[in-house]
Amino acid sequence: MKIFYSDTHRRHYPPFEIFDGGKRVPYLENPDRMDQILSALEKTDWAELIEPADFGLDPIRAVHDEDYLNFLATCWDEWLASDPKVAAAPEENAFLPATFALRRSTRKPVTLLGKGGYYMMDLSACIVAGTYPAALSSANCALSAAQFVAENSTRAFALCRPPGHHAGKDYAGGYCFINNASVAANWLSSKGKVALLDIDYHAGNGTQDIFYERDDVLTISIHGDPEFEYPHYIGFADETGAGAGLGFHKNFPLAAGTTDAQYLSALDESLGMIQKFAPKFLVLSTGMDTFDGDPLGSFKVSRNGFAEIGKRISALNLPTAIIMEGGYANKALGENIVTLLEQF
Ligand code: SP5
Ligand code: ZN
Repeated sequence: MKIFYSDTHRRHYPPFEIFDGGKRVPYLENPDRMDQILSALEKTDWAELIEPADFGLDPIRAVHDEDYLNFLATCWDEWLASDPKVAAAPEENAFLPATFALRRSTRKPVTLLGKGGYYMMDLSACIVAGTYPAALSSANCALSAAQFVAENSTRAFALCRPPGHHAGKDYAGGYCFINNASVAANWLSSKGKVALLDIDYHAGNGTQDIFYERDDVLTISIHGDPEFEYPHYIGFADETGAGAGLGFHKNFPLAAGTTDAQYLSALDESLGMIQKFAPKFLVLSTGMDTFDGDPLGSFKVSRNGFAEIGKRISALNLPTAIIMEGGYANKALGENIVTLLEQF
């Protein structure tokens, strides 16, 4: 299987993030995640690593707002220039806002801290010097996988970092800056109908927002119920699309403690919807934070569970771009991904 991967992600390694209650903790979405996956892939005889191609900004601009992308591109340099204390110790710093816009006005802010509060939904998508190049190369991995899948009618894995599914048209959040899976799905949508299935533990709010009014991309997310889980404000069962997109979005909010059997029953319902939609392509937002023991999750999906999940999705028999999202139980992450991919 072709694995699209670039080392550029290493340039994005913020020194901290802010947890609930303002607690400063080491950045959980770290390069070690990729190292664990790479070393597990190396032990297989089927993984073929390839550098992504550069698709330029056009396919990213087709999903994300221009001013938002400019904010991502210029944020760090502006932050560095704004404060001598940051410039004196850039490695110990990251850009985050402390005042949020709540989108109470359509007026776009001009100050950097204003833009931060406008374009960021939380305190976990920290921006450092290498964030923008890393996010671009992550999107290029997803696009490269999409192109390979379309041209060869097969499956491919985009080993993306940073992840993408929390990023909306004009906002970052949840470790995500550019919505890799959405950029890939939108690129594929010019060639035929696309289903985007999100199996990350967290609701794919960015993806939901991006395709909410579209009927050519069916989006489905299976996740921890926002009644108790991040992202708290979106991902509920009654959100099913709007306008032309009504009926083309589906959320499966599941309870804490969800077992393999309970998970697979939601998955089967998703797969039924996808079959009925009859897409030409499948994009799979692949988070492994549903794993029993993930530090951010509350589900109890087992390694055997991942094998069964992979087997059932693979049985759709669709050209599939598998896009890496979350998963923070680093020690188990490599084997978990390999277990899932082996089914394809
Ligand atoms: C891509 C992805 O999986 N992003 C996840 C972002 C989740 N951020 C919310 C962090 C909430 C931290 N709660 C701490 C609970 C520790 N047990
Ligand atoms: Zn997640």
